[in-house]
Amino acid sequence: MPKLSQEQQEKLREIVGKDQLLLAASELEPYGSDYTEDLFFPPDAVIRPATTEEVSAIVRVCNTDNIPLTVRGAGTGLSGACLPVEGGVVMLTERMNRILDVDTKNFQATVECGLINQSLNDHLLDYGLFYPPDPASKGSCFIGGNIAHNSGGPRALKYGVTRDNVLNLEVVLPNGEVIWTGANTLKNSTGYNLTQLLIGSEGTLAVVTKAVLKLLPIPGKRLLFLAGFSDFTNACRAVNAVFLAGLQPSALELMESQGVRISADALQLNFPFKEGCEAYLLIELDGQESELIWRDAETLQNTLEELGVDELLIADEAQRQSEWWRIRSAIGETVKAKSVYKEEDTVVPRHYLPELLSGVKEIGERYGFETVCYGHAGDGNLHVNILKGQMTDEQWNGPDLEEGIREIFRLCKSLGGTISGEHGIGWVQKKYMNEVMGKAHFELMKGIKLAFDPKGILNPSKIF
Ligand code: LAC
Ligand code: ZN
Repeated sequence: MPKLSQEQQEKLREIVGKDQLLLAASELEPYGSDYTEDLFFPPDAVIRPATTEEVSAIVRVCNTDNIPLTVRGAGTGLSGACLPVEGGVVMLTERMNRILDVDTKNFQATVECGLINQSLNDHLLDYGLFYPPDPASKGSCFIGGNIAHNSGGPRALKYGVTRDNVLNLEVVLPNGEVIWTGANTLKNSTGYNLTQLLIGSEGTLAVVTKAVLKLLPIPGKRLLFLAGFSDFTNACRAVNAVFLAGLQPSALELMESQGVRISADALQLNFPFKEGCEAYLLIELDGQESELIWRDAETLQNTLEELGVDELLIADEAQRQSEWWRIRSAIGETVKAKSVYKEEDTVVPRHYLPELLSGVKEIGERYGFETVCYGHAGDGNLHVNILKGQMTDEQWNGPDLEEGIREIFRLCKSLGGTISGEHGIGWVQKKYMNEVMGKAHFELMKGIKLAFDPKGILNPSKIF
């Protein structure tokens, strides 16, 4: 792809003004990478629109001139979806970050796509409401990026992923037309559901500019439990037992000790490590009635004791809860600070979590790679961080490691799962898509892509 011509630069500059079009190599460099591994694909230009009208005009220029256009939120993605692997223009949504409306009568908020997830929840505190999806990167990730990846987070267990919490989207189609995909209703049975199709489409079909989101009242009470297990398979077994006991936790996370140690050390936070514990479960119960939650707490305690928990601690006060959550949320980032890693986002029906985790360890031993595992165990969603450690670049990018990862994904498939729970496919996982999809499936997806984006300008070379 040649760099943009003078004329193309001029057309783009006219839309946003000269300060909002970046062309110098030094300014473009930061947009060549995101949180994924150690990838680098710098764009030819970066553009920062402030309105849907500007987005539409930019899309029209790119579509007319066949310029690849990749939308980027906060760049916290873990599949390389926002990287312009074919060059072209990266469009930043950071200036489109307004909360346009909080409808307290219908429990809805209308927001622009460049809004930070946590900023929305900070704003909603005054109304006693919250928007449930809570990715680990919630302090920086954008609602638009969450929509692009169908992001989850710990509380997706009880409240659903992004998909379950978005009612309607304003999107710019590749020909520049602007549509709303649905209605601001809890039910909608009106033709194909384009809202749901666009959620998780990683910016390959249309550019999301605004979203109407579902809100809920903030639970009056939250209790957080930390359960240490000397055997990680037992920890995994305990996960499903919690549900079979009739409980519905708001989060149920698994953390291998090694990851907890790295995160707690990096954050300089105290964590009640128990000698010999291989894994910890972090379990949250929430609700409006304190009494009911304490009753559930008793059931939880009995269940975990039967499963051979080594240590069970309860955090009732907000500060301790927040410390444990901070340690959990920072595992990905702090492990990466120690070693570049490939993060596989495995997911299986949760009863098969013990088979998945022991299978990952066995495959790692056979192929000679080390893993740190953690994640949303209640959803059967296990993040597998494969550490680069002492591997050479050839080994890291070589066929052996790829085959090992393929085995992990085959295991997921054989257990009824798939290759990404919440991080998407983007650039790094697309070579593994054939493990879970056959030709007919691909053809259908390609047909959808063609219907939306006949010239293939939006985020080319992603997903499949
Ligand atoms: C997490 C991110 C990596 O759960 O999804 O920490
Ligand atoms: Zn996660």
